Amino acid sequence: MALLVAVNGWDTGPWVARLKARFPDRDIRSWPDAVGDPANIRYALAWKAPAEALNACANLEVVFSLGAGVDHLLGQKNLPQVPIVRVVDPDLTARMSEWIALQVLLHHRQHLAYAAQQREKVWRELTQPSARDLRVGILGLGVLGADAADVLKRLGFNVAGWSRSKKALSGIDCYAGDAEFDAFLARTDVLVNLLPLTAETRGLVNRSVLERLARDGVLGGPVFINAGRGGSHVEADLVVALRDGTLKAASLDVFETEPLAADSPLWDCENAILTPHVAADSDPEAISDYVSEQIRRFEADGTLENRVDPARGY
Ligand code: NDP
Ligand code: OXD
Repeated sequence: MALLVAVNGWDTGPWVARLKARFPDRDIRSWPDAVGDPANIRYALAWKAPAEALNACANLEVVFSLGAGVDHLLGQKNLPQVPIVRVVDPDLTARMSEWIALQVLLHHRQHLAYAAQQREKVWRELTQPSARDLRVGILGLGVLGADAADVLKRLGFNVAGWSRSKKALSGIDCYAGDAEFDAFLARTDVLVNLLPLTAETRGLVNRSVLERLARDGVLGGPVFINAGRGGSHVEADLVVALRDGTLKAASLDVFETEPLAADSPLWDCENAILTPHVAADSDPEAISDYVSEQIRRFEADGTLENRVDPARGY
């Protein structure tokens, strides 16, 4: 029985090499050029591959998403009716918390203002608020949101989070559901999105949400940080908010359409920090270990961890 690596936009080579090292006796195939007889394929490791590539494998038993997000799979029609497993891995989680902490610190330590001063050769100290006076609010308190919340808390920030079901996390103010959304926004100076993209979260961060963030915070205006999915914000609203002061600044790693179009007005927003969907890369070494472990477990006792609920969308 073979494993199929079906990735789109990434180099297949490192994945195939890592899997061969972990399963020397198995047939490791790759889509689209080396699929062979699809009937032999038992497991697919997928990133943005079309559903047809997976559907062609009549004896497929499990699809492993090679990222933590699964919108690249669930957003497609006619997926094979087999379990989907997503990545939960300490390497990926640590990378995300690094990126989130970096962005929160850049805004907290007024990096955009100091970079502008440096360009003008200006030596001027700005008043520096304490971390405990900056209220960070995280949308999504799952694997990544909870870890980022913990890291930010340990840096001294005043951290809250919002999720579907109520959480109890030490030192974090936990809000849940529609009923507590407004209260969560009203206490938030820096809004961080780590939600999965689902029917409910699509377009969530729009003009109205940005207007409901706290406006009395120590930075002089709210900041939005998005490393979840670009589909969860309304980009046109972000641009207007960045221009008219509704938002003081933003850090964006994800966009409605990726790559971000060359003519997107976001490129020219001096109060926005943009990165090209690199907040938490899937490392072939770490993620191949994770998938191999899952396959061994599945073959030993039929169980899988971190299964996606297609009805919920994450
Ligand atoms: P999890 O599934 O562990 O957590 C998702 C969180 O979102 C949960 O707390 C969940 O609530 C909450 N949530 C989902 N839907 C809603 C809703 N409608 N209202 C309120 N809360 C909701 O996911 P991860 O933390 O592992 O990953 C989050 C996302 O990060 C991924 O889906 C992906 O899009 C993105 N990502 C981005 C990367 C990048 O490089 N930019 C890299 C990796 C991931 P509850 O706990 O109640 O279920
Ligand atoms: C992921 C991603 O979902 O890289 O892991 O975006």
